[in-house]
Amino acid sequence: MDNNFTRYNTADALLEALQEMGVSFLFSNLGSDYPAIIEGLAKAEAVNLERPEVIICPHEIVAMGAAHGYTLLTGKAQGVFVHTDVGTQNLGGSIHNAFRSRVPVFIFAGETPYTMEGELPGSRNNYVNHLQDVFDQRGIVRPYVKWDYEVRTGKNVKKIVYRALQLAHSDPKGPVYVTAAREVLEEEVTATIDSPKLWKPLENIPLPSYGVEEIVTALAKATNPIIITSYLGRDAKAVEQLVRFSETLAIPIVEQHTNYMNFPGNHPLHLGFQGGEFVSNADVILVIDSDSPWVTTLNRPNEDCNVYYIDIDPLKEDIPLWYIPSSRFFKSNSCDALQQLNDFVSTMELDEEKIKERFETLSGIHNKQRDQWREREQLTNEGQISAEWLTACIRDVVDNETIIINETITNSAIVLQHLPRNKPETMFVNGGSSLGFGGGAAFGAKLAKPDKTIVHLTGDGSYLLGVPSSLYWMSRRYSVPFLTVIYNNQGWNATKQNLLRLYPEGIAKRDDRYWVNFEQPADLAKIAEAAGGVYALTVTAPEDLQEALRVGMEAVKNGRTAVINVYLPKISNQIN
Ligand SMILES: Cc1ncc(C[n+]2csc(CCOP(=O)(O)OP(=O)(O)O)c2C)c(N)n1
Ligand SMILES: [Mg+2]
Repeated sequence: MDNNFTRYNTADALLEALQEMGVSFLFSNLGSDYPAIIEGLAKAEAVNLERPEVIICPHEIVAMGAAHGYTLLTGKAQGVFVHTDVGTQNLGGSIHNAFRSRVPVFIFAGETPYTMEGELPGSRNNYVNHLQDVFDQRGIVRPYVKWDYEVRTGKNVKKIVYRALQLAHSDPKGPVYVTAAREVLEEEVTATIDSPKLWKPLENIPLPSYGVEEIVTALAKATNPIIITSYLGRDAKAVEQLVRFSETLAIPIVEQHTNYMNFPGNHPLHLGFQGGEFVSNADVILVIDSDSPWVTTLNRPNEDCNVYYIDIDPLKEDIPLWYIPSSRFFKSNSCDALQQLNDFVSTMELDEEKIKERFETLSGIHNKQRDQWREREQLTNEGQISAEWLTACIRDVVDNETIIINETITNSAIVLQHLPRNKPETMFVNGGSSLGFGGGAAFGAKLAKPDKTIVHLTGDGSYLLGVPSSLYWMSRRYSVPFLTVIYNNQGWNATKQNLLRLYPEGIAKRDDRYWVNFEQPADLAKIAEAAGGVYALTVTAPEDLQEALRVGMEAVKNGRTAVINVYLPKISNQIN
């Protein structure tokens, strides 16, 4: 044993570098690749050295979801520590989610030992060390990370960590993946004093001045201008800038495939979550931060429309087939760009009469849209709980500060419409498409903001894909309470709806044969109760819903996680 705590190896240096770079948590599922790291953590604790805190995660996708959720609310990348090739593979779609959401994460995995006969400390000592030797471990995740690297020596490991985090935090942000074999982690090295301050993320890129002038002039002259955004709200300050800009020129905002709160839902210029005819009628469209401002087979701008694209990743360089023909593309930070637009427009003479008139017209459309939504907040014709009414009841138990994690899939638009958010950072939707994101993200969000109430809304399929046995175990183990409400339509409605779009009058519809339903229902809330002692509630009758939400929320405010499984109309009656 290192009684004097003098040994300093690659693992110690790696942990030290993560601490220096501001990493607070290591969401971990450790294996036989971790002796040096575990020993390093234990040593640090014994001598009172500050190191990132380990959060034990029984399943890797929850580890990654938690890191993702934490970073959504702090902007700071966290560590996800997994076991060799197998733990890496278990990250599964959660790594796609972080990559597509442009969320920075520092992922570390051991590589199996590369000596077999005790030539070096850390040499193979278990049959699995042979099985976990693969030709390209980093290749497993390469399409989903910004950068990957194998640490080859402890002599430069700190610089590797600094570089990894610098890249992860530089726009477009994203996960990075670092590996090291056990022998490398065991290598003794001389402690070095480095300067993490010299590894800051890339500075923002402003709009060129000709671009500022051209965009503002086009929008000021337009008759039907519109702004579309999906993830501008990742920076709360950008929301203020957008409100100011849209008010100055009376330009409506549509949040399309939104994954943040980008613009106050109750603002008269907010025109909902579907471009639809607003896109086809527009003469100038400004897209700011969106991967999918419209889906061309559903609707598109008219041929004379002038489209400007401002985005941190305007050409979507990691998406093989993608195009939105536009007059100009600007690679720029949306907050800074909007500030530039605001500064420029404040120097212009504007047609105030025309702007005032348009503002009135748009606020009329806004109000009409809201009236139509409100009318749908009723039970179904059969007297069952509708998603609209469920969401309206949730609205009654949350406040302006409550953070909503929305993974309700085919009910997502309903949640956005009926649970308007008016403050930045109070609504998050997965920026990727791998389901099972929401629970881990809710855990991470609460860890990041212990004073906030977190409400996790999920489809029943997404709930199961989020590995509830791991999630709610973690929630109790680390006293991280949140409310989960399951929109339980007893199946994968998205898969059914997509089929119906292609085969509206097909045999599957005629015969109710979809293979997407859970006819044998699992007791979803009880799964969480068994794993983490949550307050488990199931609601089938409408008259029980409001009380269940009230007591569930009360439990959460008193520090206990609650899961409310709400039955909606089922999507299919198929039995086998
Ligand atoms: C990891 C993963 N597996 C499968 C899918 C395919 N998929 C997309 S939507 C969906 C159904 C989701 O069901 P649920 O969460 O209950 O929402 P609903 O569609 O019923 O509203 C499925 C299976 C996916 N996107 N990600
Ligand atoms: Mg469902």
